[in-house]
Amino acid sequence: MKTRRDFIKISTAGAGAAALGLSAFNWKGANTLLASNGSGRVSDEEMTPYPTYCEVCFWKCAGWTYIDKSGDIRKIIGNKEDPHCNGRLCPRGTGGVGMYEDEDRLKTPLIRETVNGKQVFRKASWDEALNLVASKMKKTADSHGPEAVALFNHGSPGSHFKQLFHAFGSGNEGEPAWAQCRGPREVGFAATFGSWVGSPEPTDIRDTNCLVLIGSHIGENMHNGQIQEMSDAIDRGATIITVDPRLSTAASKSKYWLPIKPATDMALLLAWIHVLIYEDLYDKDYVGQYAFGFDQLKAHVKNMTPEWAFGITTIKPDIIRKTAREMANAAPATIVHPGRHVVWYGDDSQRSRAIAILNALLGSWGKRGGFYFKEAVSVPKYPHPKYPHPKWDWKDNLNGKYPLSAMGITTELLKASIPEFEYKHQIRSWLVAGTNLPLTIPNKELFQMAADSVDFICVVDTMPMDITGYADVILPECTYLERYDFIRSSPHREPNIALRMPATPPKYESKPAWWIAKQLGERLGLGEYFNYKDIEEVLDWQLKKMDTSLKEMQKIGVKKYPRQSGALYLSKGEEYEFNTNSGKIELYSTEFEDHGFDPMPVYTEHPQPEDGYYRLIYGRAPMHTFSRTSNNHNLWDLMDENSVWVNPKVAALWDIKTGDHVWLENQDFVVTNNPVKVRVTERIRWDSVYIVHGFGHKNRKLSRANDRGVSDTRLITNIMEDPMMGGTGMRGNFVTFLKEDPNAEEVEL
Ligand SMILES: Nc1nc2c(c(=O)[nH]1)N[C@H]1C(S)=C(S)[C@@H](COP(=O)(O)OP(=O)(O)OC[C@H]3O[C@@H](n4cnc5c(=O)[nH]c(N)nc54)[C@H](O)[C@@H]3O)O[C@H]1N2
Ligand SMILES: Nc1nc2c(c(=O)[nH]1)N[C@H]1C(S)=C(S)[C@@H](COP(=O)(O)OP(=O)(O)OC[C@H]3O[C@@H](n4cnc5c(=O)[nH]c(N)nc54)[C@H](O)[C@@H]3O)O[C@H]1N2
Ligand code: SF4
Ligand SMILES: [Mo]
Repeated sequence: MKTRRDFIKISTAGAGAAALGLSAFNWKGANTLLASNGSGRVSDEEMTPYPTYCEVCFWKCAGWTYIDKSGDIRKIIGNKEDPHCNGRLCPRGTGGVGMYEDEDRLKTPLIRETVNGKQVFRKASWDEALNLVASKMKKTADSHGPEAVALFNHGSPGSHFKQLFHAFGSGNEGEPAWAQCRGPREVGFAATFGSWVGSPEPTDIRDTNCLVLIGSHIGENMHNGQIQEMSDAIDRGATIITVDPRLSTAASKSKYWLPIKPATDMALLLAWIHVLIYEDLYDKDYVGQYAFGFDQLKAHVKNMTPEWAFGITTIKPDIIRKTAREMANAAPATIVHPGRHVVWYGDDSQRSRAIAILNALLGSWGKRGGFYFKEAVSVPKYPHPKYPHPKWDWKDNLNGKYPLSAMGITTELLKASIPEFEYKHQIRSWLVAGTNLPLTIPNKELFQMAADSVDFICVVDTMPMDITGYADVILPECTYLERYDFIRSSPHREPNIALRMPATPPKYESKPAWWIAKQLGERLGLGEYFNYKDIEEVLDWQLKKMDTSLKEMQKIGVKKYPRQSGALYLSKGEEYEFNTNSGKIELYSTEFEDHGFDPMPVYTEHPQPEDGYYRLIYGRAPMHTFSRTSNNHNLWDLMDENSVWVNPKVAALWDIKTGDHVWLENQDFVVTNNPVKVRVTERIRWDSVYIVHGFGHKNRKLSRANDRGVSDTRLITNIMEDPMMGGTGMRGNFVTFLKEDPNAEEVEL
């Protein structure tokens, strides 16, 4: 193994915080005025609003950043024209200004160097840092081809570096949004309806009469538009059915909470399919006209009765029947929500298929109150020479594995970085932009080995994070409030675009990703692919081809376009061809069959915890996004650490109380770095414990978040891989409690 990169820690002083209130469903997007610097109210007339779209999470709500006369950001509010937010930001979006203000931000480029045998980061000029990154990329390309440089990315910065990588000649790109998030549901829905679900999800919650949530924890998962529509649906009296081993916020608002035994959802879904078919509750016209494989499905689920599922899921047969009837009564205005983070147990594409099949039987795809047909505007491509064709990419390393993977698999890129894995093609260098890999990708050991193996790592981030500790060069990006990015064009009921522009110049020496990518491109001799002065020139060129201009968008922020693709919903009896092999909704998947997978979902038994162990499940807190917000003073003030939820029966058995601290140890003897606070609650089943993801940072430069709470990722060492698309199923890990500090040295008396 090559030089081991020491994780570099630098210490700083602490800082204060400001307050902000919230409650998931009662929150009405108050657009709380968050004074950043100084105090006292300033009227809107005394400020200038600049359009933006939020980068605190991937819902990308469009809003306005208000700047006062002295150039300070006074508030961020939602753009009323924006269908993602309808003028109301979530607490994280409102508190986003904390990202800009964070005094721990990366301030200058940094280069790793060894001083007196100790590795440290030293400040560098942009010129020196960019020259170094370009020369390292070139060196790798000269010896091994440009393909040997991989890009890990997430969020807005990714699009600028993808442009660079395409020009450079590498197609090795991966983001956690696929194999750690929503890949399986896109595979499951594409096999069924011939369409990805995509983001934002085209769930017509606005008009639904029955919303079924399988683990999806809307309310803690704060996807703005969905929460607003769900909150209205609750007020309208729509039926909410939530399947979750934990009484989530959504479950607490539900008519039915089904506290399922974890890892058994497939049995419940199959039993629901059974009831819909054998009680004749399915939409016969819809299925008759649009579906393929009904008879096979009917035969397949014949014995999958609610009584069968009860033995597996612990959900009583009459509840399974009642809830199936509720769904059928409301159909087609019923949504069995596809969820979003669905990499759970390895058979996730198949579970997503079962969800898609249920929606098909209910006739909800393409129906009001079910799923609408989304539409996005296409943004014209700024002219550039043809991109070179890479000689190989991540797919060539798979050897026939994961045939349905449509995006780069992060863990495969990591494995390809480790010579011992003997992949056909090896990755030698990384550029990482906007993803905190050590807290994001399960199996820390794999990440560590990969980071140890590569020749060079460049990280582009806004904050000193766990990932920056592994960098050879760190490039500080400015925050979303200080920069332009590409136009947001996302699918919705009405096609629309949004502009992000700087409301204030970048603080410190930070720079936008578009500029960093262009600078690297020019240094790599790829200037012809970046043939413009700045991004404003690109945006204006594109916008002028879209019936508007940069000038107009700076004033309006969001622009809507008329639909071109037809109606939102299918009309009665309308002929429609689905983008599947058969042109129909495939209840029986010919695509899965062609690849040697089960054409219809089957129940697979997953391991359950042994005595004294509990399944580790995790999720979101409304006031944080993953690990990116834990140091944001506005949000840290609302929640500064996570706790472990423990059922009272279990707490009694272990003699632990709310407020006690314990260490968690998993089945592979991996222990949390820190002790975690216990929260004893009836809201979790006795066979599981729950923690919020995103805490347990290890970077002393984070004056608030460092060492606060614990990382779920550290405990996720058993990965249940999805053989179809490479998803890393993360919920097959079991933990036990340690009441004494396992790291304490024994003292001899
Ligand atoms: N254990 C566990 N792992 C998970 C999950 C889980 O629930 N549990 N969830 C999974 C899911 S659903 C997802 S989508 C992924 C998310 O994975 P990530 O996107 O990696 O999540 P974050 O922790 O938010 O890391 C974002 C990184 O980008 C940086 N950043 C923020 N804004 C900017 C910016 O404007 N520019 C640049 N250059 N950098 C920026 C942040 O400082 C941080 O280092 O994680 C997955 N992994
Ligand atoms: N506030 C906030 N909101 C966010 C994010 C964020 O970081 N912060 N991240 C966004 C992103 S990228 C994503 S992908 C989404 C993820 O949001 P979801 O798709 O809603 O997330 P999941 O992680 O699938 O769901 C977590 C829930 O699953 C339950 N669960 C655990 N095991 C099982 C099981 O075996 N069966 C069932 N039925 N339920 C189970 C947990 O108790 C928990 O309530 O959230 C998005 N919204
Ligand atoms: S849901 Fe909240 S954090 Fe996410 S983009 Fe919208 S305002 Fe920002
Ligand atoms: Mo995600």
